[in-house]
Amino acid sequence: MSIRIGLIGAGIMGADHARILSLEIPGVTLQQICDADAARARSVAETSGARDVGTNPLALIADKSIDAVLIASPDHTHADLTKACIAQGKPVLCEKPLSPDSTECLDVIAAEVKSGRRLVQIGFMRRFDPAYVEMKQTLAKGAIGPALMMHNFHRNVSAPASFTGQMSITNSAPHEFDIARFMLDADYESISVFCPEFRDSGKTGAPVFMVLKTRTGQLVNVEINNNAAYGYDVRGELVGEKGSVFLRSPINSELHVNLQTITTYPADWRPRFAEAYRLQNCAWVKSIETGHPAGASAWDGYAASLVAEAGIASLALGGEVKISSAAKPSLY
Ligand code: ISE
Repeated sequence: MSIRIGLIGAGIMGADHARILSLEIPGVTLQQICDADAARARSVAETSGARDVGTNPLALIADKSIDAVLIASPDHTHADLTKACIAQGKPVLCEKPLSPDSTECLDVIAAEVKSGRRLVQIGFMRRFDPAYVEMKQTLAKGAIGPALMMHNFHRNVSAPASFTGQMSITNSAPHEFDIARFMLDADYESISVFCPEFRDSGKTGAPVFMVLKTRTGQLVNVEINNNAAYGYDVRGELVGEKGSVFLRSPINSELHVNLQTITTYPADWRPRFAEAYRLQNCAWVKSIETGHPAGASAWDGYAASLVAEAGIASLALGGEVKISSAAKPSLY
């Protein structure tokens, strides 16, 4: 039996999810694409072969012909739409962040706990990226000894006009907050945010440099540079007591000309993480079939938002900001 999926949001990620679901995942029917902009919904439905289009996300969630929902609408809509899915008992894959506001994340968690089962997966797709998976396996095998530090670099070509300096922390950095927490299997104790001198004040999304401490004593640093100009570039290195693991980005070919070797960078995250998105969405569909949750939970979404919030406080006030978490419900 095919799982009928409703997709909310037909922007960059919505369109990519529609492509992945329609072309790369067996056992699903793309039932409806919903977007506030009807023309955009129609255009994504045409290219992905979705059966229907709509402009009302709550109607999509309540629609009996839809079994599960993928949310790829703007960040501030995620928590309410996820709660609406829980109220209908429908599995939901919600793009990150679950919410930029940790209190809203706790509301989602309370609703899911009340429902008595895990329905929510958060789109922290890096957990499925083959390079990060190998890094985690290498650590687990003991090849680099106990982990000491994790270095992270996250660079986009240019920030969208709608981006703010805060969004470098609430929209981009949650990927690193989540993957380092997942890698080290440790929660954070504190965060300090620093900003380099940024001369081009006409640009949105100023660069930030963050240092985080985990509760088990490791250090994590994260550079977010959303105006790196040269390409989309994510790097990571996990340093242990006996060695280190460095991520390699997928590169299919090298050009050798004029006494040079040339490799190219993607223009954004979609090519770099294409396999991660495919594997994530596959795991989500499988989890609906089996009833066994996969990937990041609503609790993981909360953990990332909590750090982002502390990061915003550090950006505003300067200095180290401590992170304290609510108690983790047994559902997670
Ligand atoms: C964007 O929202 C994403 O999720 C991308 O994966 C990330 O690289 C980018 O920085 C974010 O703005």
